[in-house]
This record gives sequence, C-alpha cells and structure tokens, in this order.
Amino acid sequence: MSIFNHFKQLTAVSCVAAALSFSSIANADTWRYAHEEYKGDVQDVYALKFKKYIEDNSEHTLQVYRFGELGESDDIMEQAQAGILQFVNQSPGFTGALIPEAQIFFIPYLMPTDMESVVEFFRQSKAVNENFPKLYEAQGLELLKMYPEGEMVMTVDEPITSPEDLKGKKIRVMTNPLLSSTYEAFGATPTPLPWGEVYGALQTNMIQGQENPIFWIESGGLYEVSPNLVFTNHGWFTTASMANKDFFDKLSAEDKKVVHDAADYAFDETIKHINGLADKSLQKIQAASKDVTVTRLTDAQIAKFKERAPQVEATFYEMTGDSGKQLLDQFKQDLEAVTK
Ligand code: 6CS
Repeated sequence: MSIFNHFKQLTAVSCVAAALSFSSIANADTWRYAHEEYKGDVQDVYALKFKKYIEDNSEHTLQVYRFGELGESDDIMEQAQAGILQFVNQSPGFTGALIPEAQIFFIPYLMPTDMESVVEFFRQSKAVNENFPKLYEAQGLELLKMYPEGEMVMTVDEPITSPEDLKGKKIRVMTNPLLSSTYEAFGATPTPLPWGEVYGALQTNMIQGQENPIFWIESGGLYEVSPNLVFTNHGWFTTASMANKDFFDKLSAEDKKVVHDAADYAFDETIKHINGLADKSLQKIQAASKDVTVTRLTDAQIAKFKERAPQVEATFYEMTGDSGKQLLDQFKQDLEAVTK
C-alpha cells in the first residue's frame, strides 16, 4: 500500500472513531431527579443507587436534588410533569389530589406489620406493579417503583393509648384528604401541612402531633419537639419514583431498559438499607433525648383504633368510585397472597 493510501485509510478510521465518540457524547445527557428527603435518608439512598446504576450502565449522568433544593413535594411534582425534571420521587401522601387512588396506602390496618410480608407485597402485587402504572400514566408519569420506607409511628405531646386520648389534638397529616379521614376516625383533629412547616408547628404547639417512620422522626429531629412515640401498627410509609412520560417514551429501547433496571436495583438496595433501620433510629433517638417515651399499644388498645378502619375504607370508595374499588379488591387479593 502506498503511503498515500495508508494515510487515506488511517484518516477514514479516525473519522469513524471520531464520529462514534461524538455520537456517544452527543447522546450523553444529564438527567435531573428530585426527591423529598435529606442526605442519607431512604429516598436519598434510593436516588443515589438509581444514579449509580444509570451512570455505570449508560452514557448518561443523573443530577440528584434533595428536599428544599427545588421546593416542596408539590413543586417537584409540577416540575416533573412540566418536563423540567426528568425524574421525581413523590410519596402517595402528597399525590392524593392528582391520583385519588394513591390514597389507598392510608386506609389504616390494611398493610401487614412485618417487614418481610410488606416487601414481598411490593415485589409481587399486581395492584402496585400493573394497576398503579396505568393511573400514573394518565397523569403524564411513567411509574418506576413504589417502595416502603418504614412503619408509621405517631408522635404526640403526651403518651396516648386510645382514640379518646386524641380528642382535641391537632395531628399533622400529609396533604391527602383520606389521611385526614383516618385521623378523624382516630378521634383527632387532622391538620394537613407540607413537610417544611411541620417542625415549627410542633415547636409552637400549633399542632400536637404527627406520624412518620422512625428514621424520619430521628433525621428530621421531630422527637425534639414531639417526644412521645406511639406504635399503633396502622400502616407503612410508602413512596414512589417515576419519570416524565413524554421524556421516557422518547428514550431508546436500550435507555428505557436501563431506567427500569436501575429502579429494580435501587429497590433491592433500599430494602437492604431499611432492614433494621427503625431499631437503629430508635436507639439514636433514645440516646439523644431523655424526654422521649415509647408506647407500644397492646392488641386490645390497637383493636380500638382498628375498629374505626371500615369508615375510612368507605370514604376511599366515595373518593375513588369503581376504579378505587377494583384497585382495593386487587390490593386485598395481593396482600392475602403474601400473608397466608
Ligand atoms: O412527613 C413528610 O412529609 C415526609 N416524610 C417522609 C418519611 N418523607 C418525605 C415526606 O415529605
């Protein structure tokens, strides 16, 4: 081969290489993902594992925004629906206005109390993995995962053991109407507030209690201003990660797979993280404050709260009609499958 031809061939090879690397750089996007919690919290663990999988398995990078960086939960949902964010993690506790059926998680005493059954339920449930994605899709969202964060615990200004003890107490709830019905049924005065206002409202006695998983009571310092923890066994804090649907639909088949696989990976890693987390957080709280009390309701005391659950279920039907009924039937079947 003449020097000239050799040079031509080399030039062609480097042009192809340059074009290939240019095209992969051109396809390398930075995606934005916002969630509702602080550094090291459960949603942050999920987001960082999701990021790791995406970055290890594609050209793309993920920018994660935590609570407050882009606003409250409702703000990040608006930004995701508008396509300003590609991904958002919003808990059903705030999604009730958009998707009334998402309030199903607030029917008290529906979920089992042991973590193994809860996790199996999220893995296997047809209601969670087949019905919910359609409901989110109707709002322009590709549901990636619903996952549990921890069992709900009430914190109150004094230890309580019955619905009568909650009379006259303003208890903060996330902003979904069904959760208000639950606390009304429990004998309290429900007070819906976005997260950013909860600590201050407890501190100034505008409200006398709230509910959340223990890791959050520890990480948000809620025990400092609401020190009486009451284990009622009435439900699990559930959350959900999702993508803007227009964005997702335009991805290549390969990228779509990476996104869903990243959600599976993040789910598994998050479940490992929450295993034992409640106990560790309770120990930290007890080491940090002498004012904290822990009340674990007896079965008889729980029965007094539980007997009020059917009225909340009736309200769920009123709020969601046939679609809610179908979902709840499926939900119950799925729960039976994992608890029997
Ligand atoms: O109570 C809340 O509003 C918050 N609780 C948790 C566990 N995560 C985020 C949410 O905003």
